[in-house]
Amino acid sequence: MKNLNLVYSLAGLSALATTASSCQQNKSDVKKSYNIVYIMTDDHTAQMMSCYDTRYMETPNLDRIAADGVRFTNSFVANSLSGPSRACIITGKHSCGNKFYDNTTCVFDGTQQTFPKLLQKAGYQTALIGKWHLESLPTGFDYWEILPGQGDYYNPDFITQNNDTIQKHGYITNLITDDAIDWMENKRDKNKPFCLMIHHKAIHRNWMADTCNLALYEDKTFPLPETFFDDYEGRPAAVAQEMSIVKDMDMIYDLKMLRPDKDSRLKTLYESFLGRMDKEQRAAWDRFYGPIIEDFYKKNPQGKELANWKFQRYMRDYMKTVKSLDDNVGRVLDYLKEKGLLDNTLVVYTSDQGFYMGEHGWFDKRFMYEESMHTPLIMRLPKGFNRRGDITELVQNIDYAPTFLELAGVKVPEDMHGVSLLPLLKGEHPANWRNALYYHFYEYPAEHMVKRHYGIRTKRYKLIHFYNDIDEWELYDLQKDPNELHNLYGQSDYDSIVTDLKRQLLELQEKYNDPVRFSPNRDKE
Ligand code: SGN
Ligand code: CA
Repeated sequence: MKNLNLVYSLAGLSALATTASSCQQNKSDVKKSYNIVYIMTDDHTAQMMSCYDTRYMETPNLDRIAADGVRFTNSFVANSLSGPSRACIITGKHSCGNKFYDNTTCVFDGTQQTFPKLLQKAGYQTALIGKWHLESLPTGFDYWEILPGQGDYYNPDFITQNNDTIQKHGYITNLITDDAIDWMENKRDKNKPFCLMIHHKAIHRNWMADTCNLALYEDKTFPLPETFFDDYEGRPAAVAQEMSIVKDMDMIYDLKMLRPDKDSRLKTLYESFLGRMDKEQRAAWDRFYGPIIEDFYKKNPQGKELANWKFQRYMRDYMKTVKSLDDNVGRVLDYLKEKGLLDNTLVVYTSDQGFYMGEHGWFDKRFMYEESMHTPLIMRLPKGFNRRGDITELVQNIDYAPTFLELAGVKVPEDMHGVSLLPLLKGEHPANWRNALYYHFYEYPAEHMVKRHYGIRTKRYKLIHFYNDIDEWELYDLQKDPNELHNLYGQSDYDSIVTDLKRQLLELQEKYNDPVRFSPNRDKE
């Protein structure tokens, strides 16, 4: 609700800025250039894409992108949360550079440099459709239509460029795709290159599937992840979180077990989501969930049986939501193919971060631990870029802006923190490619109670410092302990590794000019 109000109250003010920044410069000097179709989902994690992980579900259309192009196996975010990720992506800077630190207190300063603005200046048409989540209205786009805040799955509202709020009938993932295809087909100037950002609401909590997909995956059961009953020994920040499937997942809101005589913390919110449905949608919903609700309360599972029941329902709902997404990515690929645009277009698919599918017993993200810091990144390359298969270099979401700019022939501004991925897409293996990534998460105290932390990740090690109301370091050897269960910090065998990682961490904090830095001297005391 907070998001909604803020977007509305800023709407009038920002409309002026939007008009001003939409004025295109240097329109005439555009050569034949590459288009960019940048599809991003919310909370879609690589475990739930068959091109990354075959354990759970099939995503044939996403797999088409990877099979025809490249798959980044070491792709990470800089701050594992929606708004901050989006700000990192459009500015090419870490949160300390773009000043959008968290979802709850920040409003994006839309006057700052972003890659869509720079593309516009170079004569590109830019469009953004779907989730935006940066609180101020978009700048740097010739066309946009965004969701207020997180948006809704059913019959959602959109804020249009005229600063109207309109409601559309249907399921969110289909509607965003309809609008994107409509823009490419009917609204853009076909003589100009374009950059289209299709930013989905799905797969965000509370994972509400389209009615046509409700019956899917019900015959599947999945083994609990091996770390599901993690006891968090040696990791006090992990103990303090509130994102456990067992403890924190809401029976009604997350798991849809609505019954008039039952109550839960988020029941009212769930009812408000159901209240958006029309009669037919609601009837299909109740037809599907009715028998499951009846069976659940009759059997009244407890303990480990209940934990397993919750996990299975979570997985199935999430997968159904992914199914719509995968189908709609297929629609975009088919459109581009049919119109002969594929040869000249870079198609990017990614998410705003990763997500826990029961690893450590969790849902949500935020932590610098692997499932959350890692984000899927696959690309279908335009003609002339011959790289195929896996790219294993360490890359981060601050790199997308420089990549798009270099592809468009625009000079990458020196103050961007990210680096262009174009050499990798051309098949080069630059000897001086980065060997460490910086991460910083700020949203605390807040929902899910993940404490503030920063850290460094190399290909082999991860060093994390949790700070603010805690002062704890963690070190993981990702080669020996990929599940990050054994905090090695403080073990004398690793002293020299810690010293070296701390030196590199401080170098990165200085390079990115992060005002929150650890003090090496104090730490030696
Ligand atoms: C909402 C969700 C949280 C989620 C945040 C941030 N709660 O607040 O579970 O972590 O969004 O997600 S809910 O009760 O509203 O569903 S983000 O991807 O937008 O950063
Ligand atoms: Ca997200």
